[in-house]
Amino acid sequence: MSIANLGSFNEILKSNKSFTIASHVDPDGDSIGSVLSLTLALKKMGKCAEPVIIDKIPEKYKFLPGNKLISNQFSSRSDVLISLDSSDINRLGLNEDIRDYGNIIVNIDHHKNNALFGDLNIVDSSASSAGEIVYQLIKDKIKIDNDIAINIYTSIITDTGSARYSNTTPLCLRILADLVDIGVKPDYVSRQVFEKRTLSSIKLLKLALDTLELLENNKIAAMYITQEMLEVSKAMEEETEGIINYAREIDGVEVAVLFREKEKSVTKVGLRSNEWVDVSKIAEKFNGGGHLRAAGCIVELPINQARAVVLNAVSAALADNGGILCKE
Ligand SMILES: [Mn+2]
Repeated sequence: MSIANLGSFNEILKSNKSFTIASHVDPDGDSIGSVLSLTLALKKMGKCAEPVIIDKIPEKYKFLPGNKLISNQFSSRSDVLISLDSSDINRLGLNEDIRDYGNIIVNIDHHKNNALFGDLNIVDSSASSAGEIVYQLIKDKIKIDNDIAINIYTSIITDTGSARYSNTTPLCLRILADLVDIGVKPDYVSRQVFEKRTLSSIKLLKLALDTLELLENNKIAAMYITQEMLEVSKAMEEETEGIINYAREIDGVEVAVLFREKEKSVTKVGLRSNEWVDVSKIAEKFNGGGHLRAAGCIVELPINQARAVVLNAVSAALADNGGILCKE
């Protein structure tokens, strides 16, 4: 249970007063949960802490304690800017230089392709989530209260699919147990995060399932979502989350791909794998990244062209691996 660079982190904490806690655009449970847990912990330590996510917070995460504190733009320069769950600076959605907003940059992440852009980098690709790293950083400094615990719990269960994915470790299960000891109600959090579906999201799911196609002997399952489908279903973009799992869960499928039309010539691509394909390597070919079993990229092409080039790369990855199990 040791964190590299804990000493330097403690030194930075001790000698600075104001902190900006930031995470990536297109926020998910881990980015929001890790930002809020660290923000609340720093406040408990008597620091000024401002959480920033330059994007809309999805409705379903608005139950998280402290979410109203999050601002959607950077304001003043802090002593320290802490980036969470973001493999590179661009993921923060900043147009300006990151140095405009922090004298010291601390980069806390669990993506294995992290660009190590911080003055201090606390990057552990074996961690289930950024929230898990936050837990280890703060556990000996403050008494973790229920509000902080719910945020870390949400980080871990969203990034591990409720402790089902291959990034579920004994450590993250122990942390979940600690958080339940503190007072987190697993059924309450699960209901907020996984079981509250809007009618519009079900309508969107129906449209997306209609686009399902299977390739390479049913080893690849692909779906797409166009802007028109969002309009017809009246779904919001955030409601596309989780749809890719319907493709991934088909028996025999190794790689699932979901294409989302962001603009006429910008396509967002989500990639998931089940057993042996490293989808982060496929995403990296298109300047994206992620993890072994979950990755993504943005392709500056209309959705049909994006489908063609990415599916080619997925087929090539399947052929490359040749079915040899790639160990984690
Ligand atoms: Mn994460």
